[in-house]
Amino acid sequence: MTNRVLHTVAARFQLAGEVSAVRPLGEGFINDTFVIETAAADTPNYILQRKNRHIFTDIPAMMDNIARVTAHLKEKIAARGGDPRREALTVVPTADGQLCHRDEEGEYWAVCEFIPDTIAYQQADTPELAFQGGKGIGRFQAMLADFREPLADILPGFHNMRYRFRQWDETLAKDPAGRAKEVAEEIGWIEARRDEMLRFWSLVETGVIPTRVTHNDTKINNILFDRAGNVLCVIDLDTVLSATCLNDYGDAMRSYTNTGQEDDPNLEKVSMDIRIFKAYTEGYLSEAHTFLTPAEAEHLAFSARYITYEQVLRFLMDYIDGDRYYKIKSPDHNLVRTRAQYRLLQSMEAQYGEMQRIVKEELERYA
Ligand code: ADP
Ligand code: GN1
Ligand code: MG
Repeated sequence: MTNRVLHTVAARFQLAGEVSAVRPLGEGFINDTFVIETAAADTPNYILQRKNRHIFTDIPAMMDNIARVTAHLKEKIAARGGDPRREALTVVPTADGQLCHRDEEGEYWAVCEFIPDTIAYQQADTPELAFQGGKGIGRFQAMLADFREPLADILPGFHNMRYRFRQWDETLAKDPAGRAKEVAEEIGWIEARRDEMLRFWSLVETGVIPTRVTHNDTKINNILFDRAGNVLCVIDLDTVLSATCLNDYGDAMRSYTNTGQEDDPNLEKVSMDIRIFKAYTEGYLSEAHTFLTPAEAEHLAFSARYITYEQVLRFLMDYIDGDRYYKIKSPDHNLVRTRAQYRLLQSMEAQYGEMQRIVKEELERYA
């Protein structure tokens, strides 16, 4: 993307101040993210994103979800004396009042305010950080517990295992890149757990586990912390959907507790750190105890296995599919990710009894 293109796109939005630079930011697997810097010290900077239109098929509807959810959050934050511009994302409209801009090539762009003096961590290095992250997601869900407007389902079947197995079975049947044979062992990991995962999912399908407004991508780098280490703002709201809040807890556990990297080639480094599990659970329940139903509470520990398993499936499925979904940095990147996430899943399975015990003990504080 040339600088000229980026400046032309930036000029379509209602920005305060004069644009001095547009720089790439971060390493997201899905969107392309940039910072728009403005010249004067008293004008804000912005985040510009080219949204992935192959994944998000209705980007205006996605932006509408984000605008409505952030408006609700801002009301709640203001009511308790917080700073709505630092504690919730602020979407910036285009000059003609749209929430996103569609360029001549059909690409969609969106802008939000850059929140200064914040840190996005790639790893939860300490229990304190994990506690804060858990509190942040718990608070996010608690503030949205009374959000009653319908949200567009912009990613049908996102954490839905029945849907994932439909995709999986189709991908394996087609075997588009001719790779299925070489990953027979990895395919076996998925198949061995199919029934158990579908049993859990059927509780969501039958309504035993309720549906709420959830984030659905609660990796630690999707939360901004302030310089003192307190959780400030939940970001990357593209995946906000009506779903089970267990997705958010489970996905956070998948990302926070990993002692290695998501794509660690050295499997020795990968395991679940139970101290981080405990700290996140404490932080999460300090807020979520106000709304969780018994069925949700009972499945918190399992949701960590569920989402980690789903991620193994998604990385492996993308590898078999010829790497069409996730951005990759090497030809076997999705396979490396698959193996690293599987190692994490095994570590969770080995520590499952302890995970359940910790959740139960933390819940008893609020009984
Ligand atoms: P992606 O979909 O590529 O993961 P994100 O929306 O998570 O994109 O943004 C990528 C990174 O950019 C974040 O991890 C964070 O470091 C930074 N970032 C995003 N939005 C903001 C913001 N409003 N203020 C400050 N930093 C931000
Ligand atoms: C993607 O956008 P990003 O990088 O935060 C993905 C998540 C995966 C994650 C794995 C829309 O998240 O579901 O868990 O990568 N987002 C989408 O790191 O598929
Ligand atoms: Mg992100």
